[in-house]
Amino acid sequence: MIGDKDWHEAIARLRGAERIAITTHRSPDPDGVGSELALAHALKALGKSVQIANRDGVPRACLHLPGADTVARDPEPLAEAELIVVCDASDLGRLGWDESIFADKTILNLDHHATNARFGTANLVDPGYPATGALVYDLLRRMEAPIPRAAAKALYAALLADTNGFRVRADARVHTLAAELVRLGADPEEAARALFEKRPEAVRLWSRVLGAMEMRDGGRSVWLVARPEDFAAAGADAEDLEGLVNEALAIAGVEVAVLFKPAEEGWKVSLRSWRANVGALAERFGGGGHVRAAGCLVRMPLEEALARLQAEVSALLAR
Ligand SMILES: [Mn+2]
Repeated sequence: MIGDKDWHEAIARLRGAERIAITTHRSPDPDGVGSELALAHALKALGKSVQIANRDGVPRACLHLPGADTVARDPEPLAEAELIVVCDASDLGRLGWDESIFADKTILNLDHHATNARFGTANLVDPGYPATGALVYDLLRRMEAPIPRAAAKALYAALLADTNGFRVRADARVHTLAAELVRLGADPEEAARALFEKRPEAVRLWSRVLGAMEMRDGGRSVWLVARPEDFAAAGADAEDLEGLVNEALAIAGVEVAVLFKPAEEGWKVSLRSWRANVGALAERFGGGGHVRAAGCLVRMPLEEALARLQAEVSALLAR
């Protein structure tokens, strides 16, 4: 829960700044980018100068959102801002910028990760929110800022993505917020299409990776490995893998889905579960995230990494 003092502090920081920059984590997702765009549209409507800068730009799933074409990939807007708003990132290292940029800066930290390091000058952090976008909506309401149609579309995209298409954490509050965003101009069909449609290259990659899936733990865990040669054969890139681990969790009987993809050093592992705490498991491997959606980077050969993770997941499912 966020206390009144924290809300007031955050609102005072936003009201008091004229030049505001907004950023999110590397490999940005619709929750991060939707939160940024919604804030930018609302704050601009209040007369602020606002610029978004993301180390990795904007993912394909967000290119249709109004303002996506204005997102910078260089750190200048951050260096020049009076206030930097960080969306959906548990620590400054996740942003991918040289951290010296943040020295002496006023930072507003908006996030819903339980592992958030509270690195901001002001922090609005509550893992009770299903998406950072839902937190941004409450913030804008509390500061009586306008929520233009462009902001509603951005927040709807954030909510749709972080609830995996209203499949997880989709309680009455989530559906009430979704309805409100539709009233404000969000288009559910457009949003669903943008989030779930895939390039042909992605479908070719998915078919290769799913074709080689391994079921373990009596069908309760599924293991996927996207090897460099899979990307090459499909003509696909890293972003084409977005959503695959969620689909793997939709296999009947599966409780935990795990996806390995190549990283600069070792393998990046994405974990999803219906119930089991894969966040705690990811933390033991130096990663983090949420209870049912988490990730980590393992610096070891694939076979060794698979064996260690598989032992952990088996122990988790045996409980
Ligand atoms: Mn999020």
